[in-house]
Amino acid sequence: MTPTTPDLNAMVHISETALSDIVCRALARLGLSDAHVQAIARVIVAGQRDACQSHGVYRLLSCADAVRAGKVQRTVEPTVNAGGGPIVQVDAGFGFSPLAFERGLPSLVEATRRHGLGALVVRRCFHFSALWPEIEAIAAHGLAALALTPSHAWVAPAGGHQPLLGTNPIAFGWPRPGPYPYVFDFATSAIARGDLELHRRAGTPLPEGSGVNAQGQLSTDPVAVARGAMLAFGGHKGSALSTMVELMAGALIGDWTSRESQAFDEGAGVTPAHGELILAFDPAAFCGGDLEAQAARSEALLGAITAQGARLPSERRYAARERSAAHGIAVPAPLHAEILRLIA
Ligand code: NDP
Ligand code: PYC
Repeated sequence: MTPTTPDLNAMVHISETALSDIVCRALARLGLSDAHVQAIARVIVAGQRDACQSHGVYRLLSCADAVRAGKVQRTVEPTVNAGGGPIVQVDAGFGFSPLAFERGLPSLVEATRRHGLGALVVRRCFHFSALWPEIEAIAAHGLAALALTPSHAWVAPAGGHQPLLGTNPIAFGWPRPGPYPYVFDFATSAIARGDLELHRRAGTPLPEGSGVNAQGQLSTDPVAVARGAMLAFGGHKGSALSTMVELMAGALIGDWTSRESQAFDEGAGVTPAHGELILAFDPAAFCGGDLEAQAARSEALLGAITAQGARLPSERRYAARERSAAHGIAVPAPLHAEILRLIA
């Protein structure tokens, strides 16, 4: 027989139900409670459905590593403290974050409706996910939202070359008529850590400007950058935004910064542990009366962007979502095989 080279770009197409089933079985084998299994599966299957390779079912591998390192509380039930004011606090008790968000969401929506402005403070969670599923869930209630979270100290501040800041994503959502809100969600590093890991697995170079090696020289080698430091996007501007995330979603809420998360990791190399700050805004309370007129103005603005031939953020994801509904969710074949091994 002639040996064949595996096609690393091959995709397996699988229905959302079948993918959720495999993912849930893999998570359940890690000893996670059913509530955590379901909440995590919802987030990572949604990521894969939307063709977010760095935060789709690939994250199952990070979850497995984190659980095996023995730090994650696998069955903890998050505690929600709503108290009637605008700030809703959720203690995740060192469990994974998706369940903590789901448990806090109804109180956040209620607080935002009551006060016009609401905040969800999640503390002590292991965080591995993209932020847009949370932002979309809030926008589905007709609210605008902003989410921030630190990660691990992987990124050098602009002008420096020692890792200090996290990849610190910022996500924003704006409700629109129809199923799809305006959403952007990006790491404040030039490349997300998840993408660096995917380059490292595939043995492919990073985009120019992603990081420096341990000697502080620019490098496109993912292994060298992992030993050195990643860089913020947009130089001093991304660096300042990243610092804001450390302050607002770390110091302000009394939880760890990326540096402290890294210290807690003690070299285990698992997903970061820290907090998250989510702000929600009720347009009806802010707009000065004529909600319909203000909604029309925002639609005109977004329409003027696409009228130039530019695309809105999340359009790629929404298109992938529709393809997944029509043809099944595309999962890279090697990853699919790896996930099946987790449940074998
Ligand atoms: P990308 O750079 O891939 O995308 C950032 C945003 O810009 C997306 O909303 C994307 O929409 C949009 N976008 C991309 N290209 C264009 C374009 N040409 N025109 C208009 N909009 C565009 O994201 P990142 O790699 O920085 O981050 C990926 C994910 O990683 C995020 O979901 C983030 O939450 C997650 N992350 C999580 C961390 C954590 O600690 N939990 C840490 C860091 C990152 P679209 O998706 O449609 O392309
Ligand atoms: O991609 O940078 C990242 C990341 C960190 C934690 C989860 N994702």
